[in-house]
Amino acid sequence: MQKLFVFVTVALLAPLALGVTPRFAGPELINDNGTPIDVGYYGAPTMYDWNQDGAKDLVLGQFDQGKIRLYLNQGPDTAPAFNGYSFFQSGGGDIVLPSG
Ligand SMILES: [Ca+2]
Repeated sequence: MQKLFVFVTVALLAPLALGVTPRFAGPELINDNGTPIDVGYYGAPTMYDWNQDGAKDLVLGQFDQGKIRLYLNQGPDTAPAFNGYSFFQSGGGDIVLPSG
């Protein structure tokens, strides 16, 4: 917990120490083929170039069913575009993580 506090503090104060004014924008929905992506509650997103094509893909954990979605990015990182997803699998079946 202490490491998290230090990280958040440094992340928030670093721009001020560097003389940069942080700029924030409102939230933006991420679409999958024109439809907002919705995994219910407690979605856990991260961006990672899964297929190593130079564009970051969306890896999205979902609390419901405990599965992990992979959306391959069809666009550039500045304007990501997604068209469907697959679940992470192992041994021929979807990986399911316990919850609760
Ligand atoms: Ca990629």
